[in-house]
Amino acid sequence: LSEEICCGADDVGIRLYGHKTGNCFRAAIALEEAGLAYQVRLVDLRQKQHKQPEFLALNRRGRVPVMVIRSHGCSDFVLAQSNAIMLYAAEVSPGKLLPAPNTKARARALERFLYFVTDVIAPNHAAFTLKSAADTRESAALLRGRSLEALVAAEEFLAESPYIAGDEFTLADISAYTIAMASEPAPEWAALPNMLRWYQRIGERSAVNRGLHAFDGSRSA
Ligand SMILES: N[C@@H](CCC(=O)N[C@@H](CS)C(=O)NCC(=O)O)C(=O)O
Repeated sequence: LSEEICCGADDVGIRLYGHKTGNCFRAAIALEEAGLAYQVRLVDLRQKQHKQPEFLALNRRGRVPVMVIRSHGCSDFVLAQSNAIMLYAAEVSPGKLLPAPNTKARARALERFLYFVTDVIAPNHAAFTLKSAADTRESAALLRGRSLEALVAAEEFLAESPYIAGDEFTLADISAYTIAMASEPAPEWAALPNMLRWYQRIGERSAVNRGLHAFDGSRSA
């Protein structure tokens, strides 16, 4: 059970399988912000590449993102949840994506990270699924409304600090930023001055921009 993921930390190869979706962007941005080198493998959802046997062998559920860690002398280690990939990136890059363990700042960052995962992103994704059927469109609108309401409540988080969970950039900023980008309807930015400043600040980070372009095609090997 205590087996380490990587046998030799200097001899590690990371592959990120994904496409241009929110969950894949969050994983790629976390790897970029952590300063981890990784190769991209495009899995074109429109061409149903995620349903091909080769990909299903990595993730039986046929979903992206998937991260494969290959380390010399060890068998490949596969993670198939965006949030687990983000937490892995935080764990191997101390001080970059989460404050130090056993601190109030870390507990706050995890609280806010999970707030966006469960209260903003999850209902938004459920609404996306529901809106495709005529008889569930009303339910979709309800969930979209709940997601947006929780998203704009971040205005309060940002009244006292430059980042979602305090003075440092954390995983919570990645989750919040990517869902703010994708939210439909968009937040009323004019009424959210703190959030707007934060949104622009995050948008200027080069690692965030590299992550958002990870699946453009040029990087895939
Ligand atoms: N909980 C998973 C969700 C993964 C997921 O639903 N991925 C979507 C793209 S964002 C997907 O692969 N959809 C293709 C499908 O469901 O067929 C995560 O966070 O990684």
